[in-house]
Amino acid sequence: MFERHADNPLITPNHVIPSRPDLEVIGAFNAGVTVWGDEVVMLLRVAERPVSARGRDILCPYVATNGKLTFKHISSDDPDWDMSDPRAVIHQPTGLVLLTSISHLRLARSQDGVRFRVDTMPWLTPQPPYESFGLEDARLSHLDESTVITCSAVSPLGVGALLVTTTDFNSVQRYGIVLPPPNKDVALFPTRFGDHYVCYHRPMPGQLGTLNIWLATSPDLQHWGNHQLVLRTGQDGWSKERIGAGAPPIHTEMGWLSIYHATDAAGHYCLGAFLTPHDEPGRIVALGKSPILTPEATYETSGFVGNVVFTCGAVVQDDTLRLYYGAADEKMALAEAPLQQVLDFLMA
Ligand code: MAN
Repeated sequence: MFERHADNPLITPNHVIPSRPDLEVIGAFNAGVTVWGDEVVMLLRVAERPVSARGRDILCPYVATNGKLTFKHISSDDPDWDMSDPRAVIHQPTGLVLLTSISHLRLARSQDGVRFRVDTMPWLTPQPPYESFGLEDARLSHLDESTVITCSAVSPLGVGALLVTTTDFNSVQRYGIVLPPPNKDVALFPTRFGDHYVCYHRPMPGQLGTLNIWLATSPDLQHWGNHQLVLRTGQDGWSKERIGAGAPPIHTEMGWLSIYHATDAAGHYCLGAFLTPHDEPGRIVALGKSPILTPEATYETSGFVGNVVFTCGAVVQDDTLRLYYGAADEKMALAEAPLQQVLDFLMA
């Protein structure tokens, strides 16, 4: 159904200038995407690490309480640290987790939705204490006169959902953490239902429970309640382990189209889709039995974390669904399908 764009990957770390000379960009991925005026606008997740971490040892970046970027040096032969995951290291005796890179949000713009100009400076940088390990995976929704952005705020306290707004993509208004850790994958509907806003979100239970998509409502975007389950991890292998909302829901003739990510037992990420009625965002009326996109291209199967396709934004232009997605936690790619085909697939 989906055709990968011939120019994929559209954006790679090489396209992005580091925010400081002592850092290197190792990922430009999982971007929130929207149409703004006559341009397609992206808020990229730009992951950076110290250039000096190219050696054997690991330098874990974090924003200290004084607001300064700081690095914790971990010797590669220290047996106390588990270094098997490229994303994070774990101190076995204490359970302390540190990330191997730190992400900020960076703006990129395009006239044709394919060739993007990436800003030279960050658009939103992490602040302590709730974002000291970085800002990740932005999702953009137009609401009233503003563009509302939700993203993951990562810190030693866990992953929570930060909400910010902008009216012009120049200035940013911060509203703080709207869903506390552990919660992420907040995708906001670009409309009100009666006098409430609605989002999907993904609580992360620890010892008990599974990783499912929930819904919440809010009168003001800041206070969220009325929590309810929308979709459980599937019995199907491809969505067995975890699911989470992807792109903010898209208004179509047949209802709201949602594209979400799902992982199998091996931790491979693919994308699924479902439909909800225009007035009932919590009731799924059509659920794709198989994924709409799985990691197949080399730039999806290999990279910083191989076998990952992960979306935070899709747009409809000229009846085509343009699905932007992070590939292998490293680059941005685009896959396109006629919107009608996607709807037919779900209704079948
Ligand atoms: C988590 C998040 C995503 C990332 C995937 C795959 O879900 O950190 O940002 O893309 O893992 O590593």
